[in-house]
Formats: sequence, C-alpha cells, structure tokens
Amino acid sequence: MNTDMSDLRVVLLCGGVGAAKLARGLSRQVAPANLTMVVNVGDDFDHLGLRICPDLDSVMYGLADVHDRARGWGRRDETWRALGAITAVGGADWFALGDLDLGVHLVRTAALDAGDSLTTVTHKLARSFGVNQQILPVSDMASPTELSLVDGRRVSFQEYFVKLRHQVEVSAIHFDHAASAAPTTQVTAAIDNADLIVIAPSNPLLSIDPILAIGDLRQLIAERRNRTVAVSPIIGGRALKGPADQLMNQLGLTSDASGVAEIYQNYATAMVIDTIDQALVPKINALDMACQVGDTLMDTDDGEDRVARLCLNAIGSGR
Ligand code: FO1
Repeated sequence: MNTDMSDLRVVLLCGGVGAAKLARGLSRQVAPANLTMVVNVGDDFDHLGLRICPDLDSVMYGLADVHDRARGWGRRDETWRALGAITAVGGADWFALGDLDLGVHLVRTAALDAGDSLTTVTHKLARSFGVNQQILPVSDMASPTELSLVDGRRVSFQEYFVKLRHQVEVSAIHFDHAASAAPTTQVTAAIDNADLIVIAPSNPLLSIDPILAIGDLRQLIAERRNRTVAVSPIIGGRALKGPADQLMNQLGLTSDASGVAEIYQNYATAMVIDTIDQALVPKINALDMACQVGDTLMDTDDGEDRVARLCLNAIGSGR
C-alpha cells in the first residue's frame, strides 16, 4: 500500500472489462473506504426473467478476485450446465449465463422484486464477496443504452454487443432515459468528496458516456475537470477488447488516444496513454490536457498496479 496515496479519496467511473482491471489496481493503492466505483447501468437488461447487470458484476467479480481474466466477464472456474439445459429446451441461449453467475442474477432479481434498490442489493452482494470498496450503480433508475444501426434497426445494447457481436454498422447511440434518471445521492456524495476522479479505460461512447448522460453528471464532472484523469482504452489505434475503435470510426471520430482525449476534454485535464502513442502527446496537450505516458496493458496484476499509479501520479499534472 503506497502510504501517502492510500488516504486519497478516489472515484472510478466504470464500464466493462477495462474498468474491473483498473479497479483492482487502484484497490491495491488506496484504502478500501476511499475507493468508490461509479458504474454504468446502460448495459443492464432483463433476460429469462432475470435482471442482468454486467458492468456491476464485472467490477464486483474483479475486486473479489473471482473473475475470469481471459473472458473478461463472468466467473473463473465457471460451469455451463444450466445454459446447456436452457439450450436443450429451446430457451434463449445467445447470452451465456454460467452456473455460478446465475447465483448472483437470481439473488439480485429476488431482492429487486422485494423492493431493494439496485444500490442496496449491489452493496449486499459486494459485501458477500468480501469486497469492501463502494460499488455504486450510477443510478437506481433504469437507463438502457440503445443503438440505431445503418440498416435501420434499433437494438438494445446486449443485442448489439452479444447477439450481433457488434459486427454491424452503428449510426447513433441513444440514452433516452438518462436525462430523466438521477445519479444516486451516494454517487453525488462520492464525486463531491473525491480528491481524484478516474475515467476507466472503458468504451468512451458505450460505457462512459452513458454514465455522464445521467442527470447533471456532465456538469458535476466538468466542474471537477482539474482533478479528473482519463485512461485511454485505445492503444496504437486499436481497442484492446470490444468495438470502441470501430465505433469511433463509424461515428466520425478519430479512433486513437487523441480522439479519446477529444471526447473527454471537457471532463478531464489529464490523460493516461500508452508509450506506443507518445507521438500524440502534443496533440493532447493542445486540448489543455496533460499526459501520463506508460505501459497501459493490464493483463497482469503488475500491469493493473502500474496503470493505477499512472492515474494517481496525474494529480497536479493537470493544473
Ligand atoms: N459477453 C459476450 O460477448 N457474450 C456473452 O454471452 C456474455 C454473457 C454475459 C453474462 C453475464 C455478464 O455479466 C456479462 C456477459 N457478457 C457477455 C459481457 C457483457 O455483454 C459485457 O460485459 C458488457 O455488457 C459490456 O461491457
């Protein structure tokens, strides 16, 4: 534990896979009580009668060290017997639900049906996994992300991401319920009290923007721009996982670390980018954003710790 950093109050804006890795890295640098994850709820959906919250589960499983590192989502040592049974009876098996993972979906759905808020049930689940950091859904109100495709279809996030394997061209991304949704009081309190806000290396358009779209969060984060650092999920022009780069191209954005900086320029004054993208530093500096440059691959615990330290060292560099 890096002592002079451990008392920093850090908030991490989280989307999918990349966020869980950085959450793990930060959890080894900052005291548990001082690390709060604010998590996207735009990917959440109802499936086979269960409420599925992928980004909340990815962060929880990552911090509990029960995640499957190769797959990036779901549980390590997972089995798929229930899924096999679902397939055998002609059920919807396009979205793979593992046996261990089902335990969380069943308990979460029952708690929500009994009247628990998503914040409350997420807290209970995290504590049951021994996770003592705060994991907060950005809102307790549903705010599903939808996408318009060039072929005219409008699809839910999971239809796009999993069913269509994001192999379709997107013309627009919609957060129709976000403006009327509200960040929870726990989220606004964590942001108010934060010494540092970190935007995780999640998909800027599909994982981070749906968080910022909630209520007045764009303004809340913009007001704290000089204590906010964003980690680029794009290295050498490629997204490590998922469709971030192809989406940015489809929507006319520059699909490299400088394009990510452009998306975040109103919300952060520092970027963490990979050494490969060193040449982009002047372009990013021109956006009034400082750069922390290093190896941003997080495929090991050491990598997670390294990126966490790059974020923590960004303090002061943005002023
Ligand atoms: N992603 C897939 O590509 N295929 C799946 O079958 C799948 C199942 C799944 C089940 C639970 C869960 O928490 C996540 C799951 N994911 C799957 C990943 C999920 O679509 C993404 O993690 C996020 O929604 C995007 O960040």
